Amino acid sequence: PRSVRLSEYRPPDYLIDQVDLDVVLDGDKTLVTSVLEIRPNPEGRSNVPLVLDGDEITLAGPPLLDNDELTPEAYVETPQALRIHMPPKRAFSLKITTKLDPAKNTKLMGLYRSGAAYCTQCEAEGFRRITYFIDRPDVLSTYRVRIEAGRKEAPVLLSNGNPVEAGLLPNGRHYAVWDDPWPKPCYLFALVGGDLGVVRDSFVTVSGRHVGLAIYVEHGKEDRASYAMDALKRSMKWDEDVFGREYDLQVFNIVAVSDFNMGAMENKGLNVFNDKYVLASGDTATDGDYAGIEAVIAHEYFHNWTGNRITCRDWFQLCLKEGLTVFRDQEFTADMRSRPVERISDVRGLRAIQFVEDAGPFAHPVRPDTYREINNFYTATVYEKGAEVIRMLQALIGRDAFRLGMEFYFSRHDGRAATIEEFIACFADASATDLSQFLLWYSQAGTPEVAATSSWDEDTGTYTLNLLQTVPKTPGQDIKKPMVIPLAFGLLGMDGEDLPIGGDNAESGLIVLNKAEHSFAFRGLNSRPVLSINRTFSAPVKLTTDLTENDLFFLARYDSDPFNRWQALQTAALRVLIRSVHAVRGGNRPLNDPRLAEAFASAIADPEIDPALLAQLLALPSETDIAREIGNDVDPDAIYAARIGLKRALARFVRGALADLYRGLVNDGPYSPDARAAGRRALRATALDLICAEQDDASAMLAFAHYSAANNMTDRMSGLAVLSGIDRPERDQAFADFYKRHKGDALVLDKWLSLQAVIPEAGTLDRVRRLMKHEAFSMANPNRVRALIGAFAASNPTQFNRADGAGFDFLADIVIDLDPKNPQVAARLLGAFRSWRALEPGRRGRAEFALKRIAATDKLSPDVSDLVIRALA
Ligand code: DPP
Ligand code: ZN
Repeated sequence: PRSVRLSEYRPPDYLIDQVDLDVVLDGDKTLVTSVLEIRPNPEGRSNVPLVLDGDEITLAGPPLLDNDELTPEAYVETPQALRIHMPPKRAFSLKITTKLDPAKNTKLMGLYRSGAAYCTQCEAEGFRRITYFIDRPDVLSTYRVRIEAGRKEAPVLLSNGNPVEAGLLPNGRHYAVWDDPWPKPCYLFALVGGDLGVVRDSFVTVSGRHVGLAIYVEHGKEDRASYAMDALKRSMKWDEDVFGREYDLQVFNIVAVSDFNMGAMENKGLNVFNDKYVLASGDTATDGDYAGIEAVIAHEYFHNWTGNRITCRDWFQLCLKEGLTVFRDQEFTADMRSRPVERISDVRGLRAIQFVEDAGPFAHPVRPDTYREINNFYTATVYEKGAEVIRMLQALIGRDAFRLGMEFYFSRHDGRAATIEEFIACFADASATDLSQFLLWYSQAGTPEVAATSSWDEDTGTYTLNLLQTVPKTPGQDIKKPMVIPLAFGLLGMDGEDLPIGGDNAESGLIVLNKAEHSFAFRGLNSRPVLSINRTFSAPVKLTTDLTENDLFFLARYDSDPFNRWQALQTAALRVLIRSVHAVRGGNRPLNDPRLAEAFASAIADPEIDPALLAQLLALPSETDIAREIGNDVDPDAIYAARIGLKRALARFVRGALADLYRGLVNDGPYSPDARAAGRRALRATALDLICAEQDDASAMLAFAHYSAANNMTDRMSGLAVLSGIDRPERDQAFADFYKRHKGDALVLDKWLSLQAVIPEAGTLDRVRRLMKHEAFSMANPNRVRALIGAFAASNPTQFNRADGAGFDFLADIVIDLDPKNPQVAARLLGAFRSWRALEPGRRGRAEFALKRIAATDKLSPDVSDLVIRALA
């Protein structure tokens, strides 16, 4: 595939002001007639052909220009484009009809069928699969959409904007007309027609306007949509309160579908959701699912301003809407739940995926400058690191200037397609700061490394902190400039209290590192302080310090920043784990550190720590965390052995306290998904997991009892998750029981598939192969594929990375098989190879072999071929 480059951006030669669509939904005879009001763009080139994008579509007849049929010489049609050689030099209208067969559309891009509905997905380049169009985000149009369908087959007909008309037609058919007054790029177009149940509610905006809210779901699932509706209303209110953003249409509709490539889509006034992020009840969804629904509902709603009212000039600017909107949804969750716990879980996710991406062959800047396939750039770097960049901006210029900058952004760019430079200029103006160095966060890939060392001068009471930053090489970027890195910090005195800080960074508690190397002196101290730095994870960097283990345990106990209490324990545990991995590879037993166990014990005994935070404190770094820290010559089996060894040793040491915790947290009341109750369940599950670390008969019995006694899905899953790691008869008994309880409920069975796929045992690959033939599985549904195969590849480090290469071969076969049907999902699976070069030589060779086999396959999609090229580069 050809590369597109940011540096080659040119404004469009033509603009489309108005789109009138007439969509006749009728199985394989579906017709889309589009009337486009087109004019030459004064900022584009003149006298050039008009080229409309297409993808696997054909015209039903010749186009009409101002109502006259074009002659065959006047245009040329291919499946990828409709070119009109000499369009008028004035405004004109163009009428095009395309014929579609939605049921045959397995890529789930464009217009397709999901269950009882016709639905659409257009981001990034799906609209061109519906009709020929200038499919780029800087072409903004108002839309009027008429949809016609059978009344029985599709009683519900929805599109963007406001409903303006509906009526009956002969032959059992009917129609509806929608009008969207807000100009939008075509990637925000949506249409749904189907037989769906609905839940309705309403919201009154801050200025008193009434908005009708509706969530459409499969019939019979209406009662599972109430939490999503509640989250929607809270999101609408929060965006008014915190960002002054009011909703701008008479209705807001959400449709849940079961076949969806992504999590959800922010189409103007008509969000289409993967049903996984809508449907929840205490019996079918875990606390984690509820939190996911709340976050995704908020995210898509927040796009109404950050993404829809102000969109991206081109796809290189994707982080303009995504990084900012992730930041906004993270802030929403922090306000709704526990801020420190939200921060910890966001950082865990960032490190587990984005840091790994940044350190491997798929590394790219937050704003990429070239791509072969844009679908491959909906990444953790664009989203999650993109959100971190916004968070740093706020830390650097302060909350007030940040809010003012957002106001500038909303007022200057409303109704337009913007760039990162325009966005950043709003904050430079709001804070009277030069942010040109800050822009490096958008252009330089790789996770910056900051090394902090210190010295102490007893005579003068001066503590000196030396900071050194380096940004590692990434593909295509060998040389890096120093970045601007905001590091929130404090100095703890011997009593564990924060010292009043004198000297260079007195008032702010923030060090801004903007050179390769810098020293900061703090004077007038009575004793050597303990440094707490990168508090709240104020910068997404890899930090190394000269803190001793004793310093870390001190911080774990006393730091006023809960994030750094957690971080200190993680760092201490990681140090032990890495030493232990070396020991295991040298043929020795896994290591332990009694001081870590003491730290666990004192955290458990600390009444100030709430259950949700304690659950985080007691969770050891993941296998991925350990692998990332080791960096190369990675042996996943040694990592697994080191981690389970440490877990067992810690659990033995705090056994009594864990048992008390476990008993004390039991709750027989009715299920409520609120954060407090969820925190208690999370802690109880963590205690169970530690108590059962021995994976012996007693563990199996306890986990089975936990599973059986559960009166909600969260507890049932925590029991089953622990059991899944214990090779005892209770395990398969529980899996069988779970299947019986939830047979036919695909979303719930996804959990069942995933848990079996992540069992760290040699038999798992065969189990996964068997499950692919199970009635609960289907290769045609993205959620099923991700639940079984995605979980195996991304979340089972020992078995995906089997030493014999069978895991890699398996994934390669799947990718090759799935690619022609659904390239986006196939390409996603390849993400599992994001750190293949870091493996020890044997596994590395086998991974390379599998990747080369994919690369040698005929007719790969641009999605898959782009990734294998980069993986092997
Ligand atoms: N729907 C995806 C998201 O909201 C892509 N825009 O992130
Ligand atoms: Zn988004």
